[in-house]
Amino acid sequence: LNLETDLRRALERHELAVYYQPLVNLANGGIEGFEALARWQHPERGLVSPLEFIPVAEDTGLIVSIGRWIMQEACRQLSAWQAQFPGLQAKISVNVSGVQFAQPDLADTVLQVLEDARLEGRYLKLEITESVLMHSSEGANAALGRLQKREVQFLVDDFGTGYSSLSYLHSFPIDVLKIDASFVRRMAVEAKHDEIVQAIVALARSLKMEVIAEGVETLASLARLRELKADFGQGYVFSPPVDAQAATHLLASRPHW
Ligand code: G
Ligand code: G
Ligand code: MN
Ligand code: NA
Repeated sequence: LNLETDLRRALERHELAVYYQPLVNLANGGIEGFEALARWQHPERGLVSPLEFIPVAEDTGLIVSIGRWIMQEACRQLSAWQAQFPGLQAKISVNVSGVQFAQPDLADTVLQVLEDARLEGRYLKLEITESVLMHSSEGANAALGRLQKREVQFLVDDFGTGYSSLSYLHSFPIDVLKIDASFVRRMAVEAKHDEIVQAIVALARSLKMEVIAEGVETLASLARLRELKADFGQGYVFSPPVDAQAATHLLASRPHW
């Protein structure tokens, strides 16, 4: 019963997979992109949640190789979709953990992944949580600057759940705020949460950033987010995270939500 030992072997044993959850453009209902989400099919335990294994991967430093593999896999997949669906403008979002963010070769790694996948930087978004951004160094800021020159975009994940400091918003080249699911899920039942979502949309507007609502589970919250003119939505009302094959079918069927 040792996750760490098993996780060390998971990559070489091909037990890790990337799932894809669509991000939907709320103005036209089309697929704006996908978030890449790691899945681990453990030979005895079955599916292990990233909530369980990502912290182990961070504590052991395994997240560096695992995170790089996930980014590679996701970028290669989007590149394959671009070949299969000419003119495809969908982007891929990849989560970057605190340990990865603190690696001095972060920018080199990302640029190498893009080159290997033959993917332009403008198709890649990196999701970084608020707390990681707030505790980051000058070095990380320089890395983001290098990536920004290649049009890689940066997204604040779980926005609204960190501390109340917003100073990182002007220290980093942030393009998108992703409103945490906890606000979105409760906006229909608690006026306060609706107001928080409104305020975040307004903040994004005035900072010239885009805004994504995650955890969109009901048609009522979808309708409300459209009213508030949030740019993008993500959640079970559209689709859960699905494997690459199912995501390919989604793209082929050109859904319109
Ligand atoms: O997909 P799911 O909702 O089960 O993910 C649970 C948590 O694990 C989320 O907070 C998500 O950000 C995180 N997570 C999923 N995949 C990755 C990944 O590839 N890298 C990192 N750092 N976190 C991930
Ligand atoms: O990276 P982040 O912490 O944002 O991870 C997103 C997580 O949210 C993933 O684990 C994904 O499976 C999960 N998720 C996606 N859509 C929904 C939803 O509509 N409701 C809930 N509760 N979770 C969702
Ligand atoms: Mn995320
Ligand atoms: Na999130």
